[in-house]
Order: sequence, then C-alpha cells, then structure tokens
Amino acid sequence: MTIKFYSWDTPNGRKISVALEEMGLPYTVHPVNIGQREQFAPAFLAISPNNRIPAIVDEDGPGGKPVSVFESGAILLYLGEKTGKFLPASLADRIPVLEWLMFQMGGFGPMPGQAHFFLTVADEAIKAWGFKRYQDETRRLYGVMDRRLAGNDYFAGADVSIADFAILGWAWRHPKHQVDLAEFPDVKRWYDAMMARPATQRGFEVKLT
Ligand SMILES: N[C@@H](CCC(=O)N[C@@H](CS)C(=O)NCC(=O)O)C(=O)O
Repeated sequence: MTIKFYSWDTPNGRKISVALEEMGLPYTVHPVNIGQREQFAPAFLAISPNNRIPAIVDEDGPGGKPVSVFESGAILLYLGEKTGKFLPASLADRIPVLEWLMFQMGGFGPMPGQAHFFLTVADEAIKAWGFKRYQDETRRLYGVMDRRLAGNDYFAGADVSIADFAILGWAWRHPKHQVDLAEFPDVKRWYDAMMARPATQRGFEVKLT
C-alpha cells in the first residue's frame, strides 16, 4: 500500500525520499511548504506534533492498521523494520547503524543546520560569529566521519544502511555549509559512491515542493 510522505526539499526530507526509493516502497509526496508555515496546519500537527517535516502515514502499518511517524530517524527505523532492508536483523550488526544514525540526528544535522541559519542573519558581526562557531563544529564532525570511513565502506561497515541515508541528506548540503569534500577524502569517496546509486539519485530528483 502507498505511503503518504509529507516533506519539503530539505536535508531531513531527502533522507526519507532516498530511503523510500532505495527500499522500493510505493509512496506519494505531500509537500508541506515550511516557508508558508503549512507545518502549523492542524491536520499536519496531528501527524507531526513538533511542526517539522518529514512525516509519513502508512495505511498498512503494524497489524494492518494505519500509522503515522514523525522525526526522520524514527521514520528510517520504521521503514527499515517494515522492509527488513538497510537495518540488520541481529543486534550486534544493528549497533553501528544505531550509533551513526544517532550521531547524525544529534550532531550532523543540528550543527550544519545552525551554520545555515547564521548565513541568513543580517547583522554581519553576528552572522560571522555564528557561522564560524557552527561551521567549525560541522567541520569537526566531517573529521569524525572521515576517520570512520577510512576503514569502512559505509558508516555501519561493509553494507549500506539507513545511517548512510541519514548522513547523506546533510552531506548533500556541503556547498551550503561551505565544506570542501576534497579535505575529507574518505567522506568524498563514500559520498560519490552513494550518489552513484540509481535509487539514491531518484531520491534526490523526486519533486518535494
Ligand atoms: N529532528 C527532526 C528535524 C526536522 C526539521 O528540522 N525539519 C525542518 C526542515 S529540514 C522543518 O520542518 N522546519 C520547519 C520549522 O522549523 O517550523 C527530524 O530529523 O525529523
């Protein structure tokens, strides 16, 4: 059954369009224009109480009943559980997936997100201070990722996982937070490999606005 995907063209939205394409799940896109404050509409708040995209509604949820899920990390885990794809069954193999998914949700998302925000600030001194603070932290996180990927093809090891989809959504915005991937060669190798995947490409091409 088709999944309703509520999104906008942002890093957190793209994580889910990539996952849906990679998992081969049928879905329909329901754009939520966050610039027009559509995320505060009562009908959207009923499925996403934190007024953020992305969110999904799966008519064929657990027990065959409809279910809604908000928070991109929760959606990725749900879709991985539902399909059995990109989320290993064994707890031991699942640990690195959870680690790198949480790394993204707690750091490599909020930090570049703040860097992007400070680029919009009119006061030049505040803009420069804020952008430097959050870009420095974002660059530190790229260093962490580079070290992880030096010995691993993907974040969880030898196989692509939902953690890769989560991190890719934000790495996709590296030009905006002004990070040159050439400085992080293992991140660049991983990024190029992910972006060469046909399903991932479809996930970035699908219209979300
Ligand atoms: N932790 C949330 C963050 C979602 C988020 O920040 N979404 C942004 C777009 S990328 C949004 O909907 N912003 C609307 C708003 O701030 O009101 C997730 O990963 O799903």
